[in-house]
Amino acid sequence: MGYGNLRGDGVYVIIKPRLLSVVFVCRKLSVSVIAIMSESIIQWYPGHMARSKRNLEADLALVDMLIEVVDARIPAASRNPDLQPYLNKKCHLLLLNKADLADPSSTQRWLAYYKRQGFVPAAINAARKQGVKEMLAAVERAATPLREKLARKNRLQRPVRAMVVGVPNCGKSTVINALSYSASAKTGNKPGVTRGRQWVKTKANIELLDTPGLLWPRFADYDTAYKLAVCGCIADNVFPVYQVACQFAEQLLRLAPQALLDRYKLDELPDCGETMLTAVARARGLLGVQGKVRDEDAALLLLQEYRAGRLGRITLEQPTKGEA
Ligand SMILES: Nc1nc2c(ncn2[C@@H]2O[C@H](COP(=O)(O)OP(=O)(O)O)[C@@H](O)[C@H]2O)c(=O)[nH]1
Ligand SMILES: [Mg+2]
Repeated sequence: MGYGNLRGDGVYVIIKPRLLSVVFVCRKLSVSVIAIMSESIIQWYPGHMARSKRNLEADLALVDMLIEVVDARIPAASRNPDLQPYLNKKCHLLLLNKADLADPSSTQRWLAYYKRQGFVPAAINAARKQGVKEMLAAVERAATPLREKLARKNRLQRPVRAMVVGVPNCGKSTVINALSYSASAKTGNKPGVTRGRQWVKTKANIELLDTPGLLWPRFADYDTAYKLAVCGCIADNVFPVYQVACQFAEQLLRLAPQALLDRYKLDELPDCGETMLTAVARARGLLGVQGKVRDEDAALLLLQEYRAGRLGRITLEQPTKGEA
């Protein structure tokens, strides 16, 4: 592991040669840190992005319909604009998955927003198979134009062929399982566990490619990268966990102060993200030698608890003002 020290900013850059990841140990977010962070994540991706793009393009040629899965807590940040050119050519269904972890009224706003944009959206909890009926109905709605086209051409009705696409960890495999008769797709809570491919019959009148199409997360800006990191769509070893958790703690202090007070049994709210992480460390006994608080461990713990829904149902972004 190599170390570089950008003393001017008080920023320490630790480079792990194999992963090309950069970890920052810094006290405050600064523009340069943000720039370097986005760059470090982007640097890490090209190989994977190129491979998944090639696989995706080959698979896209086989299907009539795209079932795009996004994380209901970040329904915009977890979309990938690279998919846009294909959306006009295929039937398209937009699934807001993990709706059990998102704020219900925000999810309603997002559904309305996407409907107004001409999409066929549905909110589901694929892990609990909740919303499957709505999902099947939405699949049918999304497939209708193609069925009508086939009927007009007097072509033999054949099953509509679909594939599930989405960024890592949004629940693609779980959605495939929820649509299929038996558990066929592997699921995991780490980005990128899925390999191999075949067609599966589904409860909907469609055939599904059992391998989901991996859309690489798009870091259009720091804010998008930040949200994807918080929700677990980027592996924890490729972004500065402490720094992201600090910002997240700050956001939670605004979005869900009561949840923080209750979950970590605090008497009063800390005044910033850093002190919030210290409070989490103390609440959970994350203490090192000589009682020193282990802020880095608290950072990971806070993110993990949010991802698992332990802090309640919190959506991290809302539709753009005026359009919502
Ligand atoms: N709470 C919740 N967890 C989910 C849901 N769908 C998937 N998960 C979990 O999210 C993690 C990633 O799911 P997976 O299907 O492997 O994602 P993929 O990488 O997109 O294929 C797993 O731990 C799933 O159990 C959901 O609707 N709600
Ligand atoms: Mg998967």
